[in-house]
Amino acid sequence: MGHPRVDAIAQEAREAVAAARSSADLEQARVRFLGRQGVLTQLLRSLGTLAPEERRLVGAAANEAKRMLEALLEERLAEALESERRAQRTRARLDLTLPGRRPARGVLHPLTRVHDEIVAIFAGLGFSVVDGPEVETDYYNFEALNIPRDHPARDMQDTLYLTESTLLRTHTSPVQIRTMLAQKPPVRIIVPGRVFRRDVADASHSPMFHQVEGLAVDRNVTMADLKGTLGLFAREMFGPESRIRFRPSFFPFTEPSAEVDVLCFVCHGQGCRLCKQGGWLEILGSGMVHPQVLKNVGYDPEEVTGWAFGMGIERIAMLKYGIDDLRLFFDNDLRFLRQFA
Ligand code: 2NL
Repeated sequence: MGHPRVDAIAQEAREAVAAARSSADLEQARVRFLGRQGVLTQLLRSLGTLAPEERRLVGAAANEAKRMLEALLEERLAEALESERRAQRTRARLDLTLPGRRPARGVLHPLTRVHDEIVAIFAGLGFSVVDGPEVETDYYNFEALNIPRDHPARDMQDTLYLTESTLLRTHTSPVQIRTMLAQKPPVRIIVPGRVFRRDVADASHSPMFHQVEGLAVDRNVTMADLKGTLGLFAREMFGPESRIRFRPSFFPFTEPSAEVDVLCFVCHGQGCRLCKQGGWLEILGSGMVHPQVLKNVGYDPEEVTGWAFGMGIERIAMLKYGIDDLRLFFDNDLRFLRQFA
């Protein structure tokens, strides 16, 4: 067309543009031919060294080639940028019609369920939930509760001592002592928590288990109130047909004391495997707060009376769900836990 030297460069440039696969390739081609050090740019810059006739011919051809290449690059760059934007949009697209991935749902631990149920029943009766330290002193765990120095519970064999006078609480009663020391009657509290005994784990023993204790202190609180409250508890926990009975018992911190049984909810008293043919299931211990315990917290036993009870959460859960080995609660075997969905 114009000049053989320019035509060769123009042809090379068209091939470079044709071979370009992206906007970046096109930019590379532009720099190679039209950049400050580009082949065509250099040629135009060297026109002065040519003879006048040659300069005119090469100059016209080179300028023509430059315009052609600029137009071509502009067109191809627009195409390349558009297709690159399209690819980016496709990559980024979310398909909102895809079904969701169902999250795995856990279950509450059976002890949590029973704990929550017990707490809900007493909360419904106006009791407040209180907690306190698991590391206690000998005073709050034993002395204030009227448990004598030579009582077997205070033995190193039964209690996990940390020092001579500090220990892991063996019941949640010290929290009630602390509460009574801190506030005046009326007191109506429920105290759930972990308790500790020096035991080797087997089907019926564990060095750590859970307890809920209840305490009511006010003027004119009687054993009839205790029995009525525990009867209601049994009906809510074990069904509306439940009945309870009191059996005389002994605790150093209550007088009188009573062990409480619930009519077997499997055989309704006829005798079965669960109640070991007795017709009744022992669920808790209770009694009227010993006057000495009231005195120890600064209450006047002539002014106020109180009752208290204590139950093992594991024991209630074992009865309710027919579990025969305490260790199942602590192994965390999912085959066991998933049955409480
Ligand atoms: C049981 C028996 C019981 C109490 C706990 C208590 C607490 C205070 C004063 C008086 Cl501060 N009593 N607690 C009373 C009777 C029985 O627990 O067999 N628990 C598993």
